[in-house]
Order: sequence, then C-alpha cells, then structure tokens
Amino acid sequence: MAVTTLTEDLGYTPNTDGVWSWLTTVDHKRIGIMYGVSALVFFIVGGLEALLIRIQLAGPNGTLLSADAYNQLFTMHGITMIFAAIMPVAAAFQNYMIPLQIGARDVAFPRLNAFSFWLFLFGVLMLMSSFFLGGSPDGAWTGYANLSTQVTEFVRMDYYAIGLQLLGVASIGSSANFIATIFTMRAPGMTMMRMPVFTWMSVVTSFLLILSMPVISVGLWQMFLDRNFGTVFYEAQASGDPLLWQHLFWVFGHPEVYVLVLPAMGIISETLPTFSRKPLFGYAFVVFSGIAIGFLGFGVWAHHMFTAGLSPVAEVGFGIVTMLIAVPTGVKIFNWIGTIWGGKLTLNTSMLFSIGFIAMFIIGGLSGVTHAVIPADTQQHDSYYVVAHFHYVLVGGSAFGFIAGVYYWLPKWTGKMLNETLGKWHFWLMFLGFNLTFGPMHILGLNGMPRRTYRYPEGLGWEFWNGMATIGSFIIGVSMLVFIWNVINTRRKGLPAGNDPWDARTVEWMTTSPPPIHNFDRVPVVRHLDELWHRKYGVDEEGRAVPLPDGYVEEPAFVEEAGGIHMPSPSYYPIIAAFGLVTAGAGLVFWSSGILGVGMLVIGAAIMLWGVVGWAAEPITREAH
Ligand code: HEM
Ligand SMILES: [Cu+2]
Repeated sequence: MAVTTLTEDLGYTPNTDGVWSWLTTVDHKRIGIMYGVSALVFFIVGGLEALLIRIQLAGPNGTLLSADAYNQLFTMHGITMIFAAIMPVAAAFQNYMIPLQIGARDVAFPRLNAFSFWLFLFGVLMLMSSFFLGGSPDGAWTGYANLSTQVTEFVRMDYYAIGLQLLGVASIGSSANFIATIFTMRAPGMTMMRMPVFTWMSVVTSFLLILSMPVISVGLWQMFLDRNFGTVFYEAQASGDPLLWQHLFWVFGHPEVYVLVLPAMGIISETLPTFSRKPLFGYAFVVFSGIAIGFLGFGVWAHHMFTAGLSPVAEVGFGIVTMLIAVPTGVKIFNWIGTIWGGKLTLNTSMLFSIGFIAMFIIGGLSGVTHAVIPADTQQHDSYYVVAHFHYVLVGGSAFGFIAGVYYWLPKWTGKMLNETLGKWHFWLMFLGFNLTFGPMHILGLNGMPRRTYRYPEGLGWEFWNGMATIGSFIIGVSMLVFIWNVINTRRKGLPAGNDPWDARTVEWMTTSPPPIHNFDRVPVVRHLDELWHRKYGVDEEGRAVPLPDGYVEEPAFVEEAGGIHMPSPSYYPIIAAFGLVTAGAGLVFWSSGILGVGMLVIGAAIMLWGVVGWAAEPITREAH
C-alpha cells in the first residue's frame, strides 16, 4: 500500500534525517521522543537542584546556600519537576502511544501538536534563563500573594507569572489535540469501553488540564498586573484579598496533581495485566474510578488552606470530599492487586516499578488521608511531613509509573530491549534511595521541622534523619545514572525486540518496532478489549487461554483503504509561532525595564503573527526545506 505525504503526491520527498527534519516534524512519534528527551534533561536539572537542597540540609547550620539562593532553588525545583519533567513525560507517552493504542495514523492536529511542544520547550528555557538574568522565581511553586506580589529590584516572580501562562497554553493545546484524536480517530470497532486504560486516563487528564489551566491563568494575570500596573487584586489594605490567589491557585493545583499521576496509573494498568498474564481485573471499575477521581479532584482544593482561616463549615466540607477521593483511589489499588493475584508473574524491571508504584502510592495516599483530618493537618501543614507525602505520590507514584512505562514501551519505540540486569540495579537503588530520602521526612515533619527553611540549628533532633535523607537522595541520583547508561547502551547495541516482545494485549504491539511513519500498514478492525490477545489466544472449555492456530483471525481483520495513505507534511510555522509567543512573553517579563520589554513584546508578536498566518495559509504544496 503506497504511503505518501500530501506533498509527496506532488513529487516532493520529505527529508527525515538531520536537525531540520526534527525542527519541522509534525509526526506524533517524533514529538513524543522530543518531549521525552526534554523531560529527562529537565528531570536531571530538577534532581540537581534537589541535591543542592539536600547538601544544605545534610546537617545543622548549612552554609552552602544563602537564604536567597535556597528560596530560588526549592521554588525552581518544584516548578521544574512538575511543569518541565513530570508533565512533559506524560505528554511524551501520550504523544507516542495514544494514536498507536487506538489504531490511528497520527493525532487530529499535527501542526498544533508541534506548536504545543515548541511552546513548552521555549517556555521552560525562558523560565530557566532566569538563573542567569537576575535570579529565578523565589516565592515557592505555589507563588502565594503577597510574597509573590512584592515589587523588588528583581523580576523573578514575573518569570513565574508569564512563564506558567505559556506552559499553560502549550498544555491546553495538546489536551485539545488528544481529546479530538481519541473521540474521532479510533480504529473501527474500538468503542470507548474497548480502549486501553492508558488512553482513557489521558482523556481524563486532558479534560482536567483544559478546565483547570484557565483558572490559574486568571490568577497569574492578576499577579502580573499587581506587580507591574499597580492593581490591587491581592492587596488586603486596598480591599483586595491575598486568599483569592490561594483559591485560584489550588482550584488549578489540586487537579494538577491528578494530571501528574493519572497517566502513570494508566501505564501500570497496561503493564500489570501483561506481566501477570491475566486481563485487568475490573476494567470498567478502573476506568470509572479514574473519571470519579477527575470529578472529585475539583472539589477538594481548600484542603491546602486548612490553616488559612476559612470557616469551620467550609473546612469540614472540603475535609469530607478529600476523604471521599480515597474511595475511587482504593478501587484502583484493589483492582491492580486483583490483577496480580493468582497471575503468572514476570518480575522484570517494568513489573517491579509497577508494583513499586502501588506500594509507594499506598503510603503517599495514607498520609494524604491524614491531611484530610483538619486538626491533624493543622500540625502537619508546611512541615516535612507534607514534603514526604507529596514525594511519595509524585516520585513513588508518578515517577515510578513512568519509568515502568519506559521499560515496557521502549522496545516498541526503538526496536531494542533494555538490559534487565541494569534495570534491576536501577529499581533496587531507586527503591532504597527513595525510601531513605522521603521516609525520614515523615518523622522530621512530625518532630516539627518546617519546610522551605534554608537551615536549622543544632539540638532539635533533626540531624540524623536529615543526614539519612541526604544519603538517600544521592542514591536516587546514582540509580538514575544507571538508567541513563542503560538507555544509551540499548540504543547502541540493545538486543532486537521484535513487534511483540511481551506477548502483549493491545493494538500498538501489532505494528513494527519502531513503527513506520504511518503507524500501521493496515488499520486493524477491533472487536475486543485486549484485541491482540484475542487474535493470538482463544479460550478452551475450562476458560484457559489457548493459542489460536497461526493466521487464524476473525474477518475482516483490517480496514480496506483505497487510494493510499496520506500523512501530514513537515512544517516550520509551528516553531516560528511558538518562538514568537515566548519572545513576546519575555517582553512582558521585562516590562518594568521599559524599552527592552516593549521591544521584545512587539518583535515577538510580529514573529508569532508571521508564524500563525503562514501556518493558516500554508499551501500543502510548500516544500519545507
Ligand atoms: C528525585 C529526587 C527528589 C528529591 C531528592 C527532592 C527533594 C525535595 C526537597 C528536599 C524539597 C523541600 C524543600 C523545602 O521545602 O525546603 C522538595 C520540594 C519539592 N519537590 Fe522535590 N525532590 C525530588 C523529586 C521531586 C519530583 C519528581 C517532584 C515532582 C513531580 C518534586 C516536587 C517538589 C515540589 C513541588 C516541592 C515543593 C517546592 C516548594 O516548596 O515550593 N520533587 N523536594
Ligand atoms: Cu490537594
């Protein structure tokens, strides 16, 4: 079957090698790889920031960092890990895997997809340039007013106010793309209740982003206006209200934590059945509990404000809803354990990280429930107990889940198998390092150690456990080096993987490894949840899975496509539009410096306009050299 891009129909062959082809690509797989590589690099940056923090706190009276430097580091650590590492790694998996899981050839809006990626990348680079241009945001990742609206000689929190907006636009763009793709481009027969759970959790995550990002955008604009135009949205003395910022931030912020963990939950819902050789236990319950978490996630934001002086009635309401979220979360955990139970387990690295996810997430979830108890939270708030809690769910949860996904799907992306021995070293070092870093923080927090404090005196009993936590964080660092070495080594000389190395269940394993630019030579007709298993195995009278005779498949197995396959053409307008928008954003960051700011704003807007007009008017005949 002939595969052409629209431009090829007109005798042009896109070059797929070289930097230029990456700068102009609109292929979801390549965009996924670029998100993945960027996220890994930024995870390392966020990790190095964390190691500096841990060195400073390894013992009492740390002297490595000044208070000012410390404030910038933990603020940027939080922002980097959330917006530049965990969110883009989710986007990496979603970009690469969603079209493959639903039997589509690409996403609905390929150029918007490229635009979202470049906006994310340039937005993060602008945020990080703050290190070299006057100092980084230092008001914590939560940016509480009036600390964040204080006008100083630095523009630090303007980077925050504008930078997060740009990343928000990128997230909304890719979320709209995923929703349009999943609802309109599934292979024939793939009903919603035959969709893999990872794709389902991506639907929920995309809606969470589209509904929550605009809320913080309003808050960020008000912060920017208070800082640069003398408005008083958050000025209590001028009938503004600093609590308004906290409400706007957490109406976004709490759904945001589910944006970070639901994709990882989707991934282990793929790996656990494959490596237990059993269908996912309670598929529908796993799907609907994810949807329930999405809904309830919008009703708990004020549990972050139990010490902000809200009325007891409001507090109790938010406390109860917060406890309620434990129910759908528990349903998922029981269904994962139900899947493993009685299964024929393959304890490879992907499975170890998947089981590690469940165990660590349970610990994080349980401390989460203790936060819902208002009097207890009053003690725990802003202490290291809270820092422990969210690292158990974000590192032990999200990060472990995504790493399980790399060990599961990298053979599909590269056609090569990761080394299992190095994988096991990675897992056990990370598991040990992680628990040694964040386990003791529960004790430190209950012993009164506050977060966001650049040093502590002797004699408060915090020395030993801080020392342990610092050792643990370096063990995490070593485990990540083992992982990176494994990936690099595999790219060079990994063993061939073949199309279906895990004898897996879902459609993505039906195509080659790596997949061709058009994903499938022939689009499969889907009749079952776990379609591929049903093409390989029947069920005997005892209900056991028995291999089907070779070549046996229910007809029609594939879609008949007359007239060849058309793929979207490379384009350079998305990167131009993204560059223009970020330049205009940088102009706003430097608004207070007069002509420089205005100049960048105008030039950026002009470049963006060029990009958008070119994109809209792009003749499909243009040769993108
Ligand atoms: C991998 C190793 C990591 C280590 C050793 C680490 C360590 C720390 C420490 C010590 C703090 C507290 C700083 C303070 O309050 O003074 C902190 C804060 C934080 N971390 Fe991590 N972290 C790691 C990974 C992550 C990841 C993967 C995420 C997110 C997805 C994350 C998100 C955060 C956030 C949001 C804060 C709060 C920052 C703030 O208070 O504004 N961390 N981290
Ligand atoms: Cu919350």
